[in-house]
Amino acid sequence: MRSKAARSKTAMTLQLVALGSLSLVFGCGGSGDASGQVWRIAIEEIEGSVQHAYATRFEALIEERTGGRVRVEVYPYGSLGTSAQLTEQVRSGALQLAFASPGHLGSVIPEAQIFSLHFLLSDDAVVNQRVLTRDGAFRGLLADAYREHGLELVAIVQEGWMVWSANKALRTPADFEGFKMRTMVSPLLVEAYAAYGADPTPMPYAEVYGALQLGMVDGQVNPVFAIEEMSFHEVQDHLTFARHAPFVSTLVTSPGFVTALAPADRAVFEGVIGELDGWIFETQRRFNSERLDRIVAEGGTQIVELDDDERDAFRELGLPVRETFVEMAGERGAAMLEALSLGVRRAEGSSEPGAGSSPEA
Ligand code: 6CS
Repeated sequence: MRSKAARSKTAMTLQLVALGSLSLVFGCGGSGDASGQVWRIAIEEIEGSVQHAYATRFEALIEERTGGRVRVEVYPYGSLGTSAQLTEQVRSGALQLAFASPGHLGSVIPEAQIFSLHFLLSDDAVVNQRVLTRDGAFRGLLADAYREHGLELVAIVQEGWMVWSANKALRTPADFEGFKMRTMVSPLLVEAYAAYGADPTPMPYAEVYGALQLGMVDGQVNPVFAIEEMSFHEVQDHLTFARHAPFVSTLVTSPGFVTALAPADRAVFEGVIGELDGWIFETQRRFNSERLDRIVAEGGTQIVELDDDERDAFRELGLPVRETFVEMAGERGAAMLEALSLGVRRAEGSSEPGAGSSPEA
């Protein structure tokens, strides 16, 4: 368990996040003065997170490669509001860039909920990385859906396997009976956990620690790095690895942001985004692995890894949720499902080496 100092730091962080006020007043998109442009990027996670690593690396590379013509400002979670509020600020052009996790985007862009389906992607994170960053057919469909809702998709970022935290092992669907599972707010996530017999409870990220502590929910699901930095393991004593889905986020820009850039700035922007795909994949693997070690070293947390038979029981119950996804996301959703499944099968069959399937890989 953590020291009192660490706990009060957590409490302060969460208080800040919960306040989540729109306390900063912005000028117009891509704003700047005679000395250059300012690009503002907001993240849905706190300092030290995967998204923070991405944003600060983006900041360093952009500022270096534009020779100071562009200044990047990074806004961690809590400074500008909830995920839904960040998305609105990008759509309106108040922010140039933000992370927008599909787990929170579902009621705006139903197609984004494809990442809420369980056991759809490969068990191999490297295969998933190849498909999510290189499959043009799938990406094109997703980008069209985003564009129709005023967002430009620029990157798809895996942040590690989703892990179930609880005060018991979650080995079988029976363990989910009546279990109050906190989910992100996309409607399909509710269906995904209801299919296991759980009682899903959607809420914003900032409210999760308090909800766990007060027993308003029994558990939650997130990658290990997030569980550690948000201190969820302080109020939960089991982590169950089912490898049912990676946490996938997306980086978006405001409409017209990229096309309005001068050719030299656009080339730098696109080069940096391309380069960060591989960098963030390796970084999140390191974060998840190191933080799992930290949780284990702190003591008091049981690590449970489901075997193939146990995973199959969940996989089976989750299959009808794919039909619900198509009902919500329509023809384009169906085409995305087909493209993604095909992309995964092809990538699994290719000869490029995979990552194996260790809990934190
Ligand atoms: O659970 C959530 O709501 C959040 N989880 C992560 C790892 N990132 C952002 C998201 O809002």
